[in-house]
Amino acid sequence: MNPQQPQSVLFDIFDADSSGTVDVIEFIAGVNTLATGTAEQKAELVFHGIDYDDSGKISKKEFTTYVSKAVNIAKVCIYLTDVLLGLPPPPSSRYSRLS
Ligand SMILES: [Ca+2]
Repeated sequence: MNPQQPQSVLFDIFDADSSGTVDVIEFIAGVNTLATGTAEQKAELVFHGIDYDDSGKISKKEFTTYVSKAVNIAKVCIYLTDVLLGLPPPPSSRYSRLS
């Protein structure tokens, strides 16, 4: 996996002992932080997810890459919600309105 990819960075965060694998305890701890952590813990996790090169700072490129991915995820969520609710896609698609 490319170490620059955000999923790789998140994997490294979940892999607390840097073993190269995420065991069930590490997975539960990571998910628990996302679900019930303090605002500071969640912000720290998101920050590390955006700071792809792990420099401790978020560059404009890292930020815009993250926002672009977040917008795409939002589009997919809206689309899936419409599909699950049985709604037809609107003529002027609101999926494209997000871009
Ligand atoms: Ca950085």
